[in-house]
Amino acid sequence: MNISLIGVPMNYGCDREGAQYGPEKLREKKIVEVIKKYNHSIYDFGNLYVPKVSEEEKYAFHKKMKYLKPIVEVNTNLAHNVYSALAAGNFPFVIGGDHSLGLGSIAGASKFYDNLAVVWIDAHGDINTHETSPSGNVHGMPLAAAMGVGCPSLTDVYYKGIKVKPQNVFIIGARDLDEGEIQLAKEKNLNLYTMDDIKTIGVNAMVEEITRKLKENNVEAVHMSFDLDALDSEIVPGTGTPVRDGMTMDEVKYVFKHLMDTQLVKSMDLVELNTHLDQDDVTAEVAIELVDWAFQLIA
Ligand code: Z70
Ligand code: MN
Ligand code: MN
Ligand code: MN
Repeated sequence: MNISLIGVPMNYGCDREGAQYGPEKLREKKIVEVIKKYNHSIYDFGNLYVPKVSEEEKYAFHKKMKYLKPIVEVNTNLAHNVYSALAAGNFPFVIGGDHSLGLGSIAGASKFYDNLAVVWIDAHGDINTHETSPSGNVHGMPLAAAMGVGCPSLTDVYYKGIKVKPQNVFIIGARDLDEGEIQLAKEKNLNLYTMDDIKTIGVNAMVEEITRKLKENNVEAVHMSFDLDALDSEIVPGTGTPVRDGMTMDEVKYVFKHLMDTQLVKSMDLVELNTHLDQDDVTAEVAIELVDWAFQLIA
């Protein structure tokens, strides 16, 4: 496979120092070399440009969404980079940066594929809108925006219209959902697998159900968006919002394995590594271990 590595050194979506250094840390930890081990050819496109906006301008663009303008700009640029990579026959691998970049990735992939599905592996739902968000942080909103829910400034990123149908949205590992997110998930009948669900039905039954639905829905491609905070807080201190009772490494690897086995995964994000919060690079190393695992599975 030809891999296009795209760095997005952005922290406007989480409003926390440290998330913007994820791409550099992952390169320092040899992400390119790790992927190359499996005979992929990989081109590192470097980092996308992230405009500088001062703290005072946080709410200058929208009173309920922090740093909206630079986030929209970066996501629009990212969407086009993802689209171009896919059009060239490459696998876009987007490294963050905070999870607001998920919107740009989905926008790009959905322009290329007619019937895209999104597998969102995360402690959070990231399906808030400016109206339901308790924080105003846009990294809690990208998946709602991708479904066409929320403010037009987000839902219309790259092109107007719905990027992914709710029936093609799969959320895995959630355990910190806000009231409005729970409501939206019900309303849209999302395929939501909380940690409680995973404990009840088991990770294998969950994966079987997901792969069955991907087939039933005639999905053409899957965008896999992996937020490191899906993992248990004990494993990932270096992320902005660690949440306890999360996924184990084995559970994440199992999910990756069976998703990759479908041959439908055509693009991927790795987000929310926070180098300032990390302890002795343990979270960066966990990220690299999962990259190693994932790219060994990609044909
Ligand atoms: C909360 C919000 C979030 C990541 C935190 C948190 C969202 N639901 N996402 N950390 N990665 O502010 O919307
Ligand atoms: Mn997230
Ligand atoms: Mn999260
Ligand atoms: Mn919360």
